[in-house]
Parts: sequence; structure tokens; C-alpha cells
Amino acid sequence: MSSYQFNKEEFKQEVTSNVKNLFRRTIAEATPKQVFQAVAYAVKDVLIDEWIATHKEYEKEDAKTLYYMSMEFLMGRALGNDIINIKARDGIREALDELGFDLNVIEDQERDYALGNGGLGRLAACFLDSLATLGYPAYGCGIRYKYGMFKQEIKDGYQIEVPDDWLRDGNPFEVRRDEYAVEVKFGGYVRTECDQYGRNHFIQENYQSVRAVPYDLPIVGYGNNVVNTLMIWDAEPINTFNLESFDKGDYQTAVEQENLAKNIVEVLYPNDNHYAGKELRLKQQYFFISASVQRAVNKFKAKHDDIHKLPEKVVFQMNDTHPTVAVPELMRILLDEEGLTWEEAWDITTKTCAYTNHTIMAEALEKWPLELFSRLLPRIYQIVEEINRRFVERIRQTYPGDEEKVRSMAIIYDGQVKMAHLAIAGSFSVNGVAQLHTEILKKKVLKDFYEMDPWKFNNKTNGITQRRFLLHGNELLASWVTDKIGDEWITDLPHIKKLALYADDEKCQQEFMNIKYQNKLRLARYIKENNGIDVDPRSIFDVQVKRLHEYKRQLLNILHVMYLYNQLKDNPEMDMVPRTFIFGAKAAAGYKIAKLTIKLINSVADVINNDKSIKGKIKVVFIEDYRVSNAEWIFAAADVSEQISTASKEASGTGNMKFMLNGALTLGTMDGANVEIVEEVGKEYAFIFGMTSDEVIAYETRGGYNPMDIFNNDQDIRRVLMQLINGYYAPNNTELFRDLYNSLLNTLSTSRADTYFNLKDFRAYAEAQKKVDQAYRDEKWWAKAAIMNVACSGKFTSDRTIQQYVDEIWHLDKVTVDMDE
Ligand code: T68
Repeated sequence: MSSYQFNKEEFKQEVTSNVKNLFRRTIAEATPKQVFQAVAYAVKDVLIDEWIATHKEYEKEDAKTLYYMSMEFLMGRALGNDIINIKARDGIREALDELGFDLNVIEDQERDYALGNGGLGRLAACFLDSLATLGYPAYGCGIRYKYGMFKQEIKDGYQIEVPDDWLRDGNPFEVRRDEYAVEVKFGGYVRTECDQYGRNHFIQENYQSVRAVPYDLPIVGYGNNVVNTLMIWDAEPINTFNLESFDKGDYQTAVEQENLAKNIVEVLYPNDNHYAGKELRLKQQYFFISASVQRAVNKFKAKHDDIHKLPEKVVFQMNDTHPTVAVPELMRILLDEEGLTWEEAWDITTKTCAYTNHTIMAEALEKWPLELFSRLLPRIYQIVEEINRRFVERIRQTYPGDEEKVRSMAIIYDGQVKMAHLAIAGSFSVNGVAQLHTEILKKKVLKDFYEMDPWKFNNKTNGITQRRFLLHGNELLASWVTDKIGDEWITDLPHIKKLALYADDEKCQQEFMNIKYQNKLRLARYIKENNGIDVDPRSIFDVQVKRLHEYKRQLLNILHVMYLYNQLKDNPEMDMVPRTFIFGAKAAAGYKIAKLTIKLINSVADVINNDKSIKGKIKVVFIEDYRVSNAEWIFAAADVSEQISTASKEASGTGNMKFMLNGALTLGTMDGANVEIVEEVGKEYAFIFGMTSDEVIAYETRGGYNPMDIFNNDQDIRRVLMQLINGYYAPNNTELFRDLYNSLLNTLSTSRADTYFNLKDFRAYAEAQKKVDQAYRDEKWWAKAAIMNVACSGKFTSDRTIQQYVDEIWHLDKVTVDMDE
């Protein structure tokens, strides 16, 4: 396979000419931002040929195609990743050097594509990278939100949300595909018409509609000429209306349609693991699903005349329940537009759709009120009713007389449409995202469904792309690994196991620790520039970066910092390795307790960082606006990876894998994929503590525990808790942190006290932290343990995850693209 040959002189010329054409400037006058645009267009010029060739090949092979349906794709930046994947990074760096620009600075001009919240959206992005690299035909299907995940600013310790106007300067990589626009209908009513053969036809009338227009973004495979597509949909009014020619009724409709189109794609909902039940959200879901399903069916029909064969060529993977209207939408098309019988349509649909579950948190389950669902999607609702009717019939046949089963499994119940139930009924595959998570689904959350259709259930442990999170994010370590064992790890991560041979070698240990030090220096500079805080790169970098959520227990982390600080105040000579506690987290805009936790972290940071008496032994840093681009640097610099969720609550976690790949040691609970990380690297090279998921679940069944017992009996914990309400960290407002205090100790009407067992796990956590301190003193041991973590990370590549999806669910055809033909 020949691949793209980079030509430096041509590239320089193209960049220069792009600067001229785009900005009427010479290259010498161009700003870094302008050079970024010019470089992006030059790179796109290369990609386009491979993009076209890839899709020709898919057509030629008539390859089975995956449509990965997701409300979220958290892509980060494109340029750096793309030029790595076309293997032109060194060439482009040199070319830019010669033009007088630094590649890192140019890369830094690009905004993150933040079309997602956290793990679920980033997983979708890693999957696209792996699909292209493995050569599988796949589309990501999503929404082209005008505003992505908000930018976080910290003012006076509080989170402020600033709109993310990511398209302001345009996006050089996207291609608008007007020719594939489709119509999506909302509201109105359904009229039934009986034809001469006695068949019913369902006609939606008096509806509002929008025009869905896809924008394509290239997804570049690593060194294989494959370029797949992320197709994100924009909404436009169906007709640009003409004021004079409308009568009053039409005018009203036209204005409403214009507003509908404008609102639908306006903004990403910033909640993770939480269901808010907003009408606009359901509109977003149906909008991008209807458009994507229509496009998939149209594309299939352009080449095939028997719609019954759809499942042989097309598979829809639903990323959580957010895209579940794909099930009734495909039914609608097959019934109303293709004229199939219910049985035929259901057979095709349930062979085409598959569903991934990402959470067991009850508050995240989507349950749409019937009134809203049927008003917005009248025809879809009729179909869901019929799916439900038949499904309930099946439950009654399977479990005669057991109405409890109907109550717990029905799709429509209690005036709500339960999207998870619909997704399971309509899919041939239901998967969890880590072994433990899948077991909990089977044994607890989805037990009844598992018992009825055990064959549907399977596990696909999450993974991450080593190309972004090592090769791009940590160049020093990546080259070191390649020096030692060759570069196969880039496309075959399990090869990295060979590093284990070097784990005991003192020289290698020193080299490794030196690279870690360089990365810590880089992060320290970033922190200084962005937070104005000096941190000691020789201290332990102890990092918790992820969305802010009570179950993830950032609160446990900061309570422990407060405890440690108390110890140090009591005994300033206390022997401890200097520690920098680093946090990064966005809180959903309406999640009060999460936002208050951010304020607490910043207040504690203020006090501790300014206390000269502790001689800099503890520093606390809250990194503003945690996002994919700065995450790459943070993972590279971490010594300790905090993965401390309440056992059973974190479905998998993927940050845990990124830290491991970069040689950080996990300090964590036996939750999600932590279990498998420890299985791979060995318990001796991680710090595991706390309740097990079985213990947590047992307590929950009994209605919780009484944190007051701990408060009364443990004076260190009591002291820390009292500091939440005595003004120790908020002298001007002693009530500031009262809600956090209450969440830990008081049984409120809404939830149990300390729902997430912070106090119950506190002592075990503090013990584990002490072990970290002890272990770090032995530099050789630490280096060995860190190298072992890198060496044992092979399982956690998303290439492995994708191959399992392909082998066990999707059955895609692998394609090679040769640019010589
Ligand atoms: C995450 N879920 C899981 N949800 O929490 C994490 N939710 O354990 C797992 O590793 C990851 O998915 C990938 O499987 C989420 O990130 C959301 O972001 C989300 C968004 C909207 C609504 C509900």
C-alpha cells in the first residue's frame, strides 16, 4: 500500500498561497491564527483525495456500513491528529519552521470541537479514530451544535459558563453537503386513510418541518489512506419565506418553522449522567436521527432494490438511549414509505439496531412524558404504542399471570415512554462498557430483560486511542517507547508489553522519570500561565480530571486534602513528599452541589497555597476549562490517577486508561474498568481502596448507612466537616458550604445522607494516600511501577474495543485503500 508522500516545498507554497488568498497577506505578515487556517486548508487538500478514494472503495466493495449514532462527539482538535495520521507531522513541522512558525503554536490556534460532555462523547471520538485506522466503513452521525460545551471560567472561585462559539472563524475541515439535505417533520396530527385494498395509510398533517443539512468532517485513519466521515446535521427553515405572499396562517407557520430550525441545533445540553426532560432535547434527538436514518436508507436504496436486505449492509449503533427514536423512525420508513408489513419491518429493524448502555444511575434514565412525546412525534408515538402492545403481549406469554413483570418491563408505563426499554426491545445487541458494569446490568438494573433475552447481552470494555493520548499528547514518551521496542504499538497497542523488559533497568527508569519530569515542567508552565500558581515539578502530581459529579467523589478528594492540611498545621515538621493536588472539572450549569464543590476546591486552594508555614508541601490547583486539548498535557504529567467513584457507579471510565497509558499509578476503587486495569497491571502497581460494588449495593438495599456514627466517632473527620460550616475556608460567609455539609450528614427529603459513601470510604482512602506517599520515596520502585502501567495498557486501546464490536455485533467488511490505482 503506498501512502501519501509529503512534499515540503509544495506544502510551503500552498500555505503561502492560502494565506494570500484567504487574508490578502504575505506569509511574513500573517498572524498565527491565519497560518493555522492556511495550514488546515493545505492539509485538507491532501485529505480530500484520500477521502474520495475511500468512499469509492466502499462503493466498489459494497461494504457493510456502520452508522454510529450519537448526540455527542467530543473530538478535540483536528489538525495535530490529522497530520500525525497522514504521517506528515515532522515534514510539516520543518516546513513551518522554515516559514518562521512553530507547529505547536499553530496547533494551539485551533479551537476544540467540544460537541460533547465527557466520557460518552469522547468514547465516540476514539471509536471513529479506531474505525478509520482499522479500515472499517463507518459514519459518525450527530448534531452540528452552534454552541458546544461551554467554556469554563473561574471567577472568585466560582464556575462561570461562557458560550462556546466554536464556528466563529469557520471550520476549514468541514464540507457542507447540501445535496443530501432531507426534511424532518414535527407535530401536527396523523390522518388514517384506507385504500381500495383495505390497507391503512398514515399521513402526518399540519406539521412543522425543518431542512436537515449534513456537514461532513474527515476522520483520518493512521497511515492507511482511509478517511471516514463524521456527518453532523445543521437545521435550516424549509423555505426561506417571502413575507408578502403568505396569508396570516402561513405567516405564523413560517415564523414558527424559522424559529424551530434556529433553536434545534443551537446548543449542546451540558448535562452528563443526568436526564432533564426538556422538549427541545427530544426535538434534537428526533431531528438528527430522522435525518441520519433517512440518509442511510436512501444510500442503501441507491444500490440495492430489496429493502429486506438492509441488515446485511447497514447497522445502527445507538450510543446510549439518546438516539433510540431510531427504532420507531426506521419502522416508520419501512411501514409508511416502503409499504412493508409490521412483521417484515420489525424483523429488519431489530436486525439493524444495537444499543450501548453507559450508566446505571437512575437519574440518567430517559423517560419522556407521553403528552410531550405524542404531541411532538405523533406518528412515531403510534408506532411506539404498537411496539409496546406487542412487547407486553410477549411478556404476558412468557410470564403468565406475572403483572409485576409488565410493570417493570413495559415501554410505556405510568404516562411515560421508557427509552431504555424501547432500545432493548428494538435491538439485537445490548452491551455494557466494562465487565463489572455489564454484570450489574444483567444481575440488577436490566435483570428482567436479561432473563427474557439473555442472548442479546454482551460486554464491550471501553478503550481509548493511543494515537491521540500518547503519540500526540506525549511526544517524549512516545519516542522513548518507539526507541525501545519499535513503533508497532501505534497500531497494535498490546505490543507495548515488551516495555516490561525494561521496567527493572535502572537507566530506563531514570530516562522514564526524566520524561515524566519534562512533562510536569510543561504542565507547571501551563498552570503558571493560566492560574498564576507556582507548582513544584518535583512534587507528586496527583490528578483528578473528569466531569464534576457527586458519584465521582471530587468531594472525597478535597476533604482528604483538608484533613492532610490539618495534620500539617498540627505538626509542621510532618514528613511527607510534597504533593500537588490537581483538579479539572466542569459542572452542569444547574447542578448546585457540583458547582459548590468547585468553589470549595478553590477556597481550599486559596488558603493552602498562601500558607507559608507549610513550606509548599501541599499545593491545590483547579485547572480552568478542562477539555480534550489540555487533557492531553495533563495525562502526560500525572503521577497519580484519581479514580475514586463510589463502587458500582462509574460504568467504565476512560480517563483511567489514558493515565495508565502515560505511566500514572491508579489510586482507585474497584469500580468500572479500574477492575480490569488492576487485573492487567497487578494489584501491587496500583492503590486500591474502599467498599466493593457488592457492599455498596448491599447497603443501598438496606436504605443506606448512618454517617452520623462516623461523624461522632472519628474526630479527624469531624474536624474537617466542621471546617465546612465554621468559616475556616469562607471567613465572610460561614454558611457558604452548608449544603455540602448537609449532603454528607443530613437525611434530606430528596436523598439519603452521604448517598455516595464519602465518609464511609474516607479512612480507607486516607490509608491508600499514605501508601502513595511512602511508595513515591522509593524512586526506583515508582519508576518500575509506572513503566509497568504503560507496559500493561495494551488491552485498553479502542482498536481492541472496535475489533470486538466488529466481530461480535457489527460484522463489517474491512477495506484497504490504495492511492496508486
Ligand atoms: C460515561 N457517561 C460514563 N454520559 O459515566 C463513563 N449522559 O463511566 C463511561 O466510561 C463513558 O460514559 C463511556 O462509556 C457519560 O459520559 C454522558 O455524558 C451523558 C450525556 C448526556 C446525557 C446523559
